[in-house]
Amino acid sequence: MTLVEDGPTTVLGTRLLRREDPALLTGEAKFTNDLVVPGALHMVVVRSPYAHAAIAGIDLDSALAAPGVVAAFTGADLAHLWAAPMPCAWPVTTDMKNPAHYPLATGKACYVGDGVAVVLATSEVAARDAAELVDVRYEPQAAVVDLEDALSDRIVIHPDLGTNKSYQWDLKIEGTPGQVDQAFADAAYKVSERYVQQRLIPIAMEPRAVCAVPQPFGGDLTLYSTTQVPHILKVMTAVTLGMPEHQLRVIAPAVGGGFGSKLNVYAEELLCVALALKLGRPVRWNETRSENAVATTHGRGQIQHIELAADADGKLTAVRVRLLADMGAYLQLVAPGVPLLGAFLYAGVYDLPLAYDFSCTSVFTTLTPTDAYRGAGRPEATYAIERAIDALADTMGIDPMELRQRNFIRKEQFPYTAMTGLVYDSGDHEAAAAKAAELADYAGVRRRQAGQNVPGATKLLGIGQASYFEMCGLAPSRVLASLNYSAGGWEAATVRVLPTNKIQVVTGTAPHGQGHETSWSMIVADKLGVSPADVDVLHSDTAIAPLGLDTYGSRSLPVGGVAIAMACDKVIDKARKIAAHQLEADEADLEFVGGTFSVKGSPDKAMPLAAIAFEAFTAHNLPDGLEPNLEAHTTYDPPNFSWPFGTHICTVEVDTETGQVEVLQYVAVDDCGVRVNPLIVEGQVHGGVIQGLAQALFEEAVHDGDGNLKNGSLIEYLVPAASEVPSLTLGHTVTPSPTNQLGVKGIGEAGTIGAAPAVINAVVDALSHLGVRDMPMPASPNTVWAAIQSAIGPASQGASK
Ligand code: MCN
Repeated sequence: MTLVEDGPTTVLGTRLLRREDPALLTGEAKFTNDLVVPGALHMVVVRSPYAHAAIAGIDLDSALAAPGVVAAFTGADLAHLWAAPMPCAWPVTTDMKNPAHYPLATGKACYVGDGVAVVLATSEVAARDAAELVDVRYEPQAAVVDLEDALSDRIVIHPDLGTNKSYQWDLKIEGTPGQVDQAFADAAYKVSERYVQQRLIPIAMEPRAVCAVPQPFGGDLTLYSTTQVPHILKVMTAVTLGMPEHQLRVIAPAVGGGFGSKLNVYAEELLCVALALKLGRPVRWNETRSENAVATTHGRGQIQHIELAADADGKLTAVRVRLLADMGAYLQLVAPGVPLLGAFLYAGVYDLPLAYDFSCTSVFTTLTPTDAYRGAGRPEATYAIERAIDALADTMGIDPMELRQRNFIRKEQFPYTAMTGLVYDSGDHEAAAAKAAELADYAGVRRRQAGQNVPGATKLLGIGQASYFEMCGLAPSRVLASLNYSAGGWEAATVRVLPTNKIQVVTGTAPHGQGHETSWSMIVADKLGVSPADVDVLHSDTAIAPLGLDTYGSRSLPVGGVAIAMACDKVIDKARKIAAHQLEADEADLEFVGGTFSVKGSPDKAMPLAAIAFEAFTAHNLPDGLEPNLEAHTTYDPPNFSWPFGTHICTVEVDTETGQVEVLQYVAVDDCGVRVNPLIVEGQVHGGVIQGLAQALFEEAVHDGDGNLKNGSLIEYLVPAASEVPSLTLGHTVTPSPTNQLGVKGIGEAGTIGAAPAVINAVVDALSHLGVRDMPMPASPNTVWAAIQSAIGPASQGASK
């Protein structure tokens, strides 16, 4: 064990270096595309270059005649292989419109990148060359790119549905009928804001890759995929292909990030499995980076209308939200539920009475399907409320931090039953905000700002805050059921003490960058009194870890990690029975400290876990009726979500002549309850903040009016490099969750949630004295410059007020 700073005496809470990293840094880790599979055919998908086009015919002859080509198919050729359309597991309303979606399009293509045919060859190069020879006759139709245009049904994308509207989902909560309207009628202050959550491309470092390997006898098949959800993928593949689930094994080898984009069941996974079974040969597919930009789901894509009503003191009295959400061309696995995950958070961290009105309408466009992307609904909600709070403060003429203080849910109100009925487990927003304000020197920046943002100044200082609550640790199953989610929210764990006192942990979580092997070994080490190095963590292979619901929604620690702790407790209970039997003591008289049972008051009468493990293995002298071996299994379905929270404060300098935004300082104070490994937590916050900051300043999937993606490569799509982002100042508070034995809450998405509103609030703050009230994302130099020009008016072009 390597500790890099003084820490507590237990393993839990120490900055243990990630055991995953040496293999990743040296190239030893094997990703799906690294697998050597003799005899594999390489599949290439022929994709529509049109956003909306009828497919008049497909000629495969030239492709079939090309060197190395073994087979080629159209959607019609393969139609008989699908037992069901591609899955959407979140039918949020009973009348939700869901167009039949198959791995290859048949009648028409509905987005640039929609697969229309496949070519299989003995090498990837041969397959790519031959795919160029597939002659598809398209009859282009007008694209639908704009959400409000889609809603108008001017052009209906799926004629059998008769509309582009997929669903409308409402959440209206009022103490008395008409309370929301009344609150707005009575309000001393109101704001009504419109924000756009631009489409984002998730850009995991490893694009997708799939390899399906059939067994020559018996019909079994192993599917390797770079997925976050091997267990969900297994169930859904079996359902979609109508194949016996027990004959399918899914393995996620090393996975190079996902950020939600690998929380899906993709056409290419189903195609590889179906074609491997059909052809009796391994079939593999490897996504190129530019293919990834159109064929892998996008994130965000919402237009938000938010209205706040407040009394004369600025206390919120009602919140009304209208969302328009872009589903893209089809409904992917959990896409319809993404806006719902935010629906409960549009009142943010504030004490709102029963006066809340939320409605979401989702529409189809002729663009790449959207789905979960880091935070999934919760960053969008937090952005809207935190931007609107700043707008309200501006209207009232008070400091936004002061307005937040007046509205925070107070520490003593926890556990807090929100107007939505959900219970926030624990929190202390005032403490997090105070700590962030101190680290950011909020008062000092305000003083500097008064001296700097004077008439004629071209470098303007701004400071912005965002305080957030996150609903994560996706579970409990019953609550997910009430939202019509098709799966549960439990997680499974097995803890096995081997005869030599080395430990095997089998987890249903599927890490793809989060360091679960390190974290889970620490939980076990802490519980069982062993070294983390003696704990092996097995995951992401459905033959080895048959039960699980995988990794997304920052659920792995508060659900999966807690399940491991509970399985350890069961192991200790069993070990206690063996120790009591062998020490001829009463179980109640034994204490378990540092991996050894001893009789209270008689420390000489002791038995270490190592000895018990061997006794459990030989089974020579166990209590009557006790099964041999020392292992336990738990399936844990938590009683509540976990509710991490925090305050982020960003300080920027805006150049009014170039529109350039420079982030001078970024402070993130996050509270994820008890921290298993602060080093990993900080890494998660770093990654999350930079992703949110990138939405605020750099990233956007830009489409032209014909639905073509204009920036589908990393030259044009601005994922920031380390040199383009500030170093972060991190702080934390620790408010344990009372709903699980470790006191933990998730952290995987929190950074992303706080960052975008903190950055944009800072940019608007810098420019507010010029009359700038809002700033579209990304706040690129062009956008910022244009906003300044439009605020100061043509008469003052080039000068600040
Ligand atoms: N942790 C901790 N103490 C806490 C909370 C978390 O030590 N109180 C540690 C956990 O033990 C775990 C890690 O932090 O090692 C993240 O835990 P958790 O918050 O439970 O999140 P998940 O493991 O479920 O990860 C999912 C989350 C999501 S939803 C996205 S999106 C995301 C993210 O994680 N995608 C990522 N982080 C990512 N990190 C990388 N490198 N790549 C991605 O694709």
